[in-house]
Amino acid sequence: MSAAPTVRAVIARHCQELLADPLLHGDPTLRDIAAQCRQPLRVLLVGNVSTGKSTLLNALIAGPLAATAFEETTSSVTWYHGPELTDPPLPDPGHRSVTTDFPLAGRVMLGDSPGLNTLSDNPRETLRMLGGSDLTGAAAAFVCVLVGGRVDQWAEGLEELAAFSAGPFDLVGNIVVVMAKVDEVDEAVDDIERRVSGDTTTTFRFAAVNQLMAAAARTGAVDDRIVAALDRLRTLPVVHGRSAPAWDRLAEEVGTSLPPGHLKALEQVVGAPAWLPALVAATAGMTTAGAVSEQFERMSRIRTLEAVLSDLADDSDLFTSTAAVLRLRRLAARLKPRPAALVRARLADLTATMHTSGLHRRAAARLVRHTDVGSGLTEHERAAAQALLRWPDAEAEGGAPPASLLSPAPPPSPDTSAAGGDTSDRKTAAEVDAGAVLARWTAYEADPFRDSRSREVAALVIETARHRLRTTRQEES
Ligand SMILES: Nc1nc2c(ncn2[C@@H]2O[C@H](COP(=O)(O)OP(=O)(O)OP(=O)(O)O)[C@@H](O)[C@H]2O)c(=O)[nH]1
Ligand SMILES: [Mg+2]
Repeated sequence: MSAAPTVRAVIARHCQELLADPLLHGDPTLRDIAAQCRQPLRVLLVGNVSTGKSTLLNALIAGPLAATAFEETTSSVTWYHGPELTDPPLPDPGHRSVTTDFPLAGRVMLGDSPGLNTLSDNPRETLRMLGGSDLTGAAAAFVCVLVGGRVDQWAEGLEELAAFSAGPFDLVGNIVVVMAKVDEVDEAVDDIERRVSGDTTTTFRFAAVNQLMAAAARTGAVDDRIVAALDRLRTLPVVHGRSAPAWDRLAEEVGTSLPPGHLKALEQVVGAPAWLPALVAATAGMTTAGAVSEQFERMSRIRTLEAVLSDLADDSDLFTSTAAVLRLRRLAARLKPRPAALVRARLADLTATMHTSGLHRRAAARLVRHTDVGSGLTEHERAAAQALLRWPDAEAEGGAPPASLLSPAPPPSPDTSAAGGDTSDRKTAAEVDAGAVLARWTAYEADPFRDSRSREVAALVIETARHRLRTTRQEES
């Protein structure tokens, strides 16, 4: 059985055919939509100046390739991608690309962007990639880097961004909110995560990350000086107190017992001293830079964020196709009547393709997994619905279900438990009792107090379960 094309491959073909028409020949937006549909998921890091976007990027690409500094630094958009792409077409001639291998290479392209809250010209580049501009949708997913431990002051901007990327389906998860510089927030990171997750109303994903420690661990900055400094600090009673002492105080206590520069090197990779007592305790007995570096990486929670991004990449077809269709709609609205009519005719075809392809079921599966849709049902019942919603597409495409669905659930640990519901019971459709799903979700839908989104998803689950039961009966007879 040959695999059915992904929806984004269908969109790319439509764009290519449109580009062959003299009325649309060479249109840069169409060219980029076609390119985007053939590339890994484009994820853009956005946020204010100096929130640590480039530092986070370096952590994600495991190399010190993006310049970072205390003052405003990044002035243009740069895309980082794996070696499987050579010279990929980019959304805009002003963008750059860098080839490098990294854990998520091949699954996502990561874009670093200029910070937003500055009077310089730099933010223009970023704003074009956000709402209401010619490049809106050229990134199908966003990592919004915030600092200060709160999201409320950004709520409006995030809702706006969500509105600009909302497709025909109630999409969840293409906006990831990262609380950065958590070392500077006077609150335990678990508490930040709990509070902020409770504060956000829309379907954002959320992770709190110490990107400074993550970048240090992955760029070789955790060296023997760091091991020696931690060893020395471990002997100081002041480090074992309730609150962390300031770096100045530590420098006084250490005096000349450490070679010059060692404590400064530690400060540069740890940031505010708040996490120092925990770090000192966690690295007790570790004698090599490799072991300490591994501990930095664990504490930084970068893997939580990577789990979220990997989960997005599993649904790359959903996110990229949604962004591409929205771009085509906006393009049609900008064009003169005759070329616009050509684009609109293709859009009609594509909307039908999106519905028949099962993308709406994938979107529904995400809602069950990441929101309160299905609340009151057991984890097992929700997992069964997700498997049913996803599996038919995988069968139709002749491929396996997404990796995140089949891989064994990660053991509960501080690194993964915060990923936002990724610990659900994973199943394959073959293991699912479609009759039981039908009964439970029918009862769920019948509750008069359900909101419309839950009801819509329940209706899809029920329809899919019925379909599954019919198919199984046909196979058996
Ligand atoms: N304390 C602390 N400092 C950090 C952290 N991450 C980054 N920094 C520092 O914050 C400063 C800004 O970091 P960048 O990564 O350059 O920030 P950016 O958001 O890319 O800034 P622009 O490119 O100017 O928009 C640098 O001095 C970093 O070392 C963190 O987790 N904790
Ligand atoms: Mg930067």
